[in-house]
Amino acid sequence: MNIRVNEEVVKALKENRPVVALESTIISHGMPYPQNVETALQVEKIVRDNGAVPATIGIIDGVGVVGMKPEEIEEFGKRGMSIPKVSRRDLPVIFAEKSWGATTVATTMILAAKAGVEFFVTGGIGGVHRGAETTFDVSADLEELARTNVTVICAGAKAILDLPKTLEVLETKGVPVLGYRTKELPAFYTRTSGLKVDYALKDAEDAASIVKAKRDFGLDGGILITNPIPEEFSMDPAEINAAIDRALQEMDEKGIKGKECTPFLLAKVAEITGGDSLNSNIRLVFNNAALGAQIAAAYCRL
Ligand code: PSU
Ligand code: MN
Repeated sequence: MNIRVNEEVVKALKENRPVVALESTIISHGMPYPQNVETALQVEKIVRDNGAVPATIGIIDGVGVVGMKPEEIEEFGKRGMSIPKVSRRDLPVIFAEKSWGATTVATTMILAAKAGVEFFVTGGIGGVHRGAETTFDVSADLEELARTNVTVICAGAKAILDLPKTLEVLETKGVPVLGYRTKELPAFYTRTSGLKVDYALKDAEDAASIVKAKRDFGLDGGILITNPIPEEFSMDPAEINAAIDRALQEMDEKGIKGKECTPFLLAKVAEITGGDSLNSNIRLVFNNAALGAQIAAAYCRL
């Protein structure tokens, strides 16, 4: 198989110690250099400080790497957008061509599951795009959550998406959407969205027991744990919504479609809001890293 799992990860899994997967599209396409590398390395440190082993995932020369070295993370950050963003449908070409690939939520889940890693921390997931009723643009992340046995810890989904439709699709596909100490779906930069999650988690143990119940019953598929951005880093909804509206309008005018939509919208919103949104983005990933490691650790104790 085209997969290389680093020794520390293999050892931890064998000894039933917690491991947390991390994605590489957030590094290459989600943030500018050098903040992307600094953030990725700091996230790994936070995972360790909270008792788990980090496994940053990406594709190098056609090999799915589970647990990249710091030099490899540096390379993903430096090369940035020149590394293609790889979703499920892109994997065969990337493997056969022996190329590099930045893994999205969907492909990070696939590689994590193959390696036996059950928990994965990121910033935000892809979802149903606004206007999907005509474009059919629904992220492959949702399909992956339906079928692959990995629990994803994130800060919800960005309001660049149609959040009510995203929740409807997750419901149809049987994906539990849980809120960490909240009944409301967080919207990435903001703690609220006006939408309800299925269940409000009390603590990491509560989350671990729900994951275990799904696995014990043999129900395939992922679980989505949404963790609101800490209050002190959350953004003004009016500011962020205005930026999103402008970004969406520009995307339409430029005729941007398909897999380019999400990276374009992320970069545009960051440009319009300046350093504000980048700082919030970094802080919410740190917050998710701590929680994800705690949940993975609680799961190993069950
Ligand atoms: N949303 C974010 N930051 C990101 C992404 C989404 O707030 O970096 C990335 C993730 O890798 C996600 C991907 O899996 O974009 C979704 O892309 P698409 O919508 O093309 O499926
Ligand atoms: Mn899409």
